[in-house]
Amino acid sequence: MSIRSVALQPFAGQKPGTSGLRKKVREFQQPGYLEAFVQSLFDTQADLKGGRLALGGDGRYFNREAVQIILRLAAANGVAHVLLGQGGLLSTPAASAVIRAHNAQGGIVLSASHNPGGPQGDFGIKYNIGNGGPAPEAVTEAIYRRSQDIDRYLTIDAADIDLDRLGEATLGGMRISIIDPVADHAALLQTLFDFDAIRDLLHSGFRMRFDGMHAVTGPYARRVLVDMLGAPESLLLNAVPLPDFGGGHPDPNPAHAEELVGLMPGLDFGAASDGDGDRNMILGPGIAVSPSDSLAVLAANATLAPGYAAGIAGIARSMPTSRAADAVAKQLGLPCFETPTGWKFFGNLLDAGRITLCGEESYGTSSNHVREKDGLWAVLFWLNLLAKRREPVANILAQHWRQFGRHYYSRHDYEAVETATAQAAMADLAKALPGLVGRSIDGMAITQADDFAYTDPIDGSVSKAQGLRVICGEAARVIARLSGTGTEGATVRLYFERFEADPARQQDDVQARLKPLIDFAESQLGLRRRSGRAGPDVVT
Ligand code: VG1
Ligand code: CO
Repeated sequence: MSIRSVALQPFAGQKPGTSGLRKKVREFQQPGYLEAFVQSLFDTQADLKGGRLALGGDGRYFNREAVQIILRLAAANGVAHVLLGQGGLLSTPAASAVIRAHNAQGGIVLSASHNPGGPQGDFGIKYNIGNGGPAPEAVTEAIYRRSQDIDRYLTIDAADIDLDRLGEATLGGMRISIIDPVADHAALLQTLFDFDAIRDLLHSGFRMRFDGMHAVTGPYARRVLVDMLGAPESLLLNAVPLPDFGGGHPDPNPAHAEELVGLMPGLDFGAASDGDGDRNMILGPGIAVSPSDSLAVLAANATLAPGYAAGIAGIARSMPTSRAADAVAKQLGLPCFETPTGWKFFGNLLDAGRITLCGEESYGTSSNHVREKDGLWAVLFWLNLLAKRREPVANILAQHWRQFGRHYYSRHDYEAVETATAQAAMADLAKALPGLVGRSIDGMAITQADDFAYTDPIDGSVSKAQGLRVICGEAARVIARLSGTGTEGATVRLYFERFEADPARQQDDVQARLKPLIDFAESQLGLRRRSGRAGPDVVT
């Protein structure tokens, strides 16, 4: 094998955000762009030399081309063995499972997750470390720093390999195992849940649909729900991965999964997953389960699933996620951690055994079985719970709220706002924070107003500027932060939470109950006024 060194100019802005490097496809298609980032990865992650690497993506446009490029760079950089998902596919949770099951030193997942795909859409690349989880900030920073002064990449001259044939291959002396992308993950899920009970439920006249949104989860759902659990094929919607996700937006929330939402009145349960299979949406007839509530309900019912029958060690949630999980942790006498947005912040807590379950308001929930959020895991957990309790989803929520109180919750996104406008809005709130304590919103006194900073309890690393928060004791919170996954302008996310202990007031309209908090946010940030929009672009 002869290694070729190709001269390169650094590209600006190869800085991973909340979850990997995401850019427009056309940016990734510039000659040398993907190579520069991947070479920066190999230059900084020394354990990959002579090591094992998992590789796959969500099947979006440019996935297959990127796999071939990365394989050549991996061979030139001395990677010994690549575990490649057949067809170049691996969902994010499956990649995590593969890294862990095969003791790989790391993994590359090609995905921009819920961002739209296709030639005009987005592409992305994420690096996961040996624990199976997203690279922590120290690693992504090192890669970014290297990308700024990189002057060459290493590759080999070799023909493309056949991505679709299962089995062994070699490329310039590097071993490639083309693996079933589903097998490791499905086998792991089977150890956690009561498949017999779920099978009985699915054969009891239970009406369910799973929406793969033409993204990567289709084949995973087919294997587990249809092949292993015997559900009819008709349970699956949009289960074939397509490079442009069928023109849709593979973001599982009620705003983007219209087809499934439309079917819900006639179903007992609906679920969907996102582009790379790490998010989940849970629906019952007449109810969309807020992801924050979902984490709390799973934590409260964890012992119903065999994998968690002995109880859980603790719970963690991202800062903007509602405090519903905290209420459960308190009653169960468990530790509860509040981390910045992004799954990478859960890794140390999971590795240290301090938590078993964790979740984010952005439709992400998972456990210590992998180091990523896991869409199908959440769906199976809910099915396990429903199989044991045999109650409608809405009743399970109502009962949960009676026991723990309800945290009314909503997120409002102003997408692709002009960057200067978004920054000015955030700056105004930041400036106002010190003067807010002591004032009140709808009779609720503001007790704390700050910019969230996090000190990792395991390694002591500090992450600052993680979101502006206005807190009214236990009663309410308003949070504002800028998205770190967008590829156009700036997206401002506003998060609203309001606690209600009185069961007689737990079935109100969510937006109506949050209105004073929403009005407060507008008075401080002026997003409608500044952007000239009538309201947020997406409400979840
Ligand atoms: C968003 C979510 C965050 C999630 C991240 C990646 O980030 O808010 O909770 O971890 O997406 O999810 P941001 O910075 O845009 O708010 V995924 O499924 O798109 O990898
Ligand atoms: Co995702």
